[in-house]
Order: sequence, then C-alpha cells, then structure tokens
Amino acid sequence: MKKNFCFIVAVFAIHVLQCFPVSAQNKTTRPNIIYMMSDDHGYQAISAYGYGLNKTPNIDRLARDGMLFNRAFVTNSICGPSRAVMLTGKHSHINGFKDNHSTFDGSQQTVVKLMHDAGYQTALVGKWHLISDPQGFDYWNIVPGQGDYYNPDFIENGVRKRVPGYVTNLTTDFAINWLDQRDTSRPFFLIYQQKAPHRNWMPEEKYYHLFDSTNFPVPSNYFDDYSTRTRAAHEQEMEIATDMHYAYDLKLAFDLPSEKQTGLASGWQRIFDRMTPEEKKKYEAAYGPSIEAFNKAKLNGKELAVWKYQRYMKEYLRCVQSVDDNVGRLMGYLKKKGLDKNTIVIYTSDQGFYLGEHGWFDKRFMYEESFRTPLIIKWPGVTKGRMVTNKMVQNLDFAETILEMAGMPVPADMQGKSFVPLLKGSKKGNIHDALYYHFYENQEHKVAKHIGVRTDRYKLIYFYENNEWELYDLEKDQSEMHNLFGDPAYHKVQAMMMETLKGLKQQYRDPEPHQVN
Ligand code: SGN
Ligand code: CA
Repeated sequence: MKKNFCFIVAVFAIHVLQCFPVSAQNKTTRPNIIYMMSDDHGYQAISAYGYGLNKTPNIDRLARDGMLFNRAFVTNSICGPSRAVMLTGKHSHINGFKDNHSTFDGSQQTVVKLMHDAGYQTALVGKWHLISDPQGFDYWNIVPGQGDYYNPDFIENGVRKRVPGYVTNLTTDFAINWLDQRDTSRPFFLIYQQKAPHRNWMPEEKYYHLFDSTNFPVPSNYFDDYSTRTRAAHEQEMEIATDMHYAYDLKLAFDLPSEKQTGLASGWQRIFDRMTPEEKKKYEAAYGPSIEAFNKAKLNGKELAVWKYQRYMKEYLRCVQSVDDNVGRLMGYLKKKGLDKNTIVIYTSDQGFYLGEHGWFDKRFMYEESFRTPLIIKWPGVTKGRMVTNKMVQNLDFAETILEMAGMPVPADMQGKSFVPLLKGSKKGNIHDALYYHFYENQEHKVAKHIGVRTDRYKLIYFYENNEWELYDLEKDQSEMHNLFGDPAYHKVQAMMMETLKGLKQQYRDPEPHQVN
C-alpha cells in the first residue's frame, strides 16, 4: 500500500515537473551534475585513499571539497552490468544486463531519461559498452566497445569516425566542447566516462617514463596459494604471473611476425597499428631499453612474477595519471566559467580492480578489491569538505541519489536508496545493513558465478556453479585469506549470514540460483 502511494506521488511529481515551463523550473537554480566514471580504476590507485602508490592531486581535490566513501560497492563487478545498474537503479536480473554479452534494453526507465524529461540537458562522452545506442541524451559521443587508447574511433550521435589523439584527452575535449555550446539557461547532467585505465594499459607519451625508477611494494598476498579458498579462486585465469600476454599486456615486443599474430598477439598488433609511424618510433625508443634489460636478465620463478607485477603497475598507473590530469582539466573549465559553485561532481569507477592482491589483475570476484569501488562526491554548498564515511553504499543507489540531488522524486520501482543524508552530514543509522551481490559471467578469466552478502563485518559468498561457500570475518581478515565456512566458532554467524542472503535475494526478487530460496 505504502509502495503504491509512493509510486503515485512519484508519477504525479514527474508529471508536474513536465508540465512546468522549463524557465519556471530554472528559477530554483537546480544544480548541474557531472558523473565521472573511469574504467577499472581501483581505489588503491587514488592517493586520497592513502595507499601511497601514486599521486592523483585532481581527484584528491574533490575529496578535499567533498566526501570520500570508504565502503562503496557494486552489485556485479564488471563493466556493462555496472553501467546498467547505475542508469536504472535496478539489479542486473531486473534491468536485464547480466554480463558483458548482454544488450541494454534502452527503452526502459533510466536516470538520464528522468532528468531529461525534467528539463536537464543530458550528454554522454567516452565509454558506454551497453551495445544498444544510448537513449535520453541530447548529445552522445562514445567509443565503440572497449575503445582504443591511440587514435580511437568515436561514435558521435550515431556517426563513427577515427579521431587523432589520446583517448583520455579526447574524451575531455568532447565534454568541454559540448559544455561550451550547451544552452546556458538550463542545468546539465553530463556523464563523463573514461576508457582508461582498462586493459591493455597504453600510457600517453608524456608518461612513458613515469615510475621508471619506482619499485612498487609487492602485496603481502601476491603469492597467495588459495589454500582455505574454494575451487573458484584456484581455477580463475587472472594471475599476473601466468595469464598476462608478453606483448599485449607486458609490452615486451613491438611489431610481431605475421605467423605469431593470433589471439592476444593479434589484439596487440591491432592496437599497435593504430599508432602513427612517429608514435610507434617514440614508443619503441621509450620501451626498447627495458625490453633489452629484461631479455638479458633471463628471470624465472618468483623473480619473473615480481618483474611482471612491476611492469603491470607502471603501465596501469601511467594511464591513471592521464585520467587525473583530465579531471583537473574539466574542473579547471568549470572554475573558469564560474560553474564550479553550482556543479555537483561525482568520481567513481565501474568497479574496483586487483593491483596484485591475491596475485591478480582484473575484477569479477566479490572479494573486496573488485567488489569495492572508489567514490568521491563534491556537492558545493552541501558537502563540508574532507568528509569521510564508512557507511556502506552501492552503485544501485547512484540513480536515486542523483535524482534527489536534482530535487526530483525517486520512482518506487528503483531498488536502491538515495544516500543524500550522508552527504548532508547525517551520521544516524545505515543506508544499508547488508549488500547483495550477483556475478554471472564465467567466461574470460574463468571466475565462477556467485552470489553473496556483505555486512559491516562479515561476508558470505556462494559459488553456485560449484555449490561451494566461503565466509569471511573482515574485521580480523581484511585480505580474505581465511575462509571460515564450516568453522564451529562461526556457526551462529554463518546461520545469520545465510538468512540475510536469502532475505536480500527475496527482497530484490532475484530468481537465481534456485539452490538458495
Ligand atoms: C576485455 C579484457 C578482459 C576484461 C574484460 C571486461 N580482455 O575482454 O581482461 O576482463 O574486457 O572488462 S582483453 O584481452 O580484451 O583486453 S570490462 O571492464 O569491460 O568489464
Ligand atoms: Ca571495467
């Protein structure tokens, strides 16, 4: 009954907004909103999170002026699904986009369409990855699929062309160009989604030598043997030591002989061939010496695994550096145009990422590094600055939060909750006592399908393809090295977590897996 009432109120409110002339709505000076989302940007690689790996002064400035979330999570740690959840405020099984091979049903309700209908100008630049054309945007300019780092193709309102330059800078150019020509009498909602720092980590020329002399600390569980964990951790194919390609990932070769151009080697050749001859020359000059040194050293075993880790970290963090520069560029533009006072800026990633923890790159698992995602929000006049919260929120809440920030009602069929109260400084209660997770894509990197639940202290994971369970006490075991499922000392906790999992599965109306109902 209460739900129905909320729904009627929501529909009525949307109707009223639609009937109002746009100029009348603007008198209330609704905030502009920029949603910045990078691809695979782990929180460990943002200096405001304190991991000491790199420096991201521009993203850090958002935290200085806003709120940093230590416990922001996704519902399904992979690209397309995460984006679909953000747009709809609904879990994957409801919005229909369960894995990267799905196609987004663009006819459904999204936060973008709601904002657009209420008079916001809407634009999307950068990565999209939802297969179907974007809907609800006044302007869109996206990279096809994963996009390319060098001289990428962009599809601008349906027209595809190759654009010379580096993708992270170009994405910002397009954002700024659009902001420059927008209708300044109306508020805007800009979705700015960087392709970087997604695999295969091709840095911008100016950063080829950044971190050359840095030796990154090897994570304490880099040589994890997965004992105590179930089959899923043993069977994954995302280990830095064994699953990285020598050219595509590790940049240990330039042009490849044609007989070698298969699989990831052909992927590498395609990417390398997007560079101009001059760019190739600069690349070869920069990477040549390290390849020579590597060939001479003839490393093997643990030494080789550590060399790969260092190479990976350098390449990944070099790409992050350009992302941070471009956050700075966009923020500089807002300031120059006097828009910084009335523009909310959200910085996040489509999921977290392993930077060597458990020996891994990539994401997918419900373990913290990929389940968690960075989240920093600056809301001028509302966030006090240097605010930090440990309250759990999820990307399921983003659409609802954005709508509330814009002064709009939240449709009753969205499944998340607005966390505006946290941004306003409320410390009372929780947004969520427990979070629900469901990962579906057991293909590349071979991560078994799983569901799970996390509370402030515990995490329960069910790898349903294998019918195997894992339980963690995150207070005692932050790195999730000790699976406690079946441990008599945790008998009560286990039962409580099982009940919580079942409850959430029902609440969110997730029919799968049938084993848990
Ligand atoms: C590509 C990558 C994978 C990555 C997926 C999903 N392989 O397929 O390593 O897990 O994207 O990433 S690659 O050989 O093509 O680089 S996601 O962020 O789009 O979900
Ligand atoms: Ca991603």
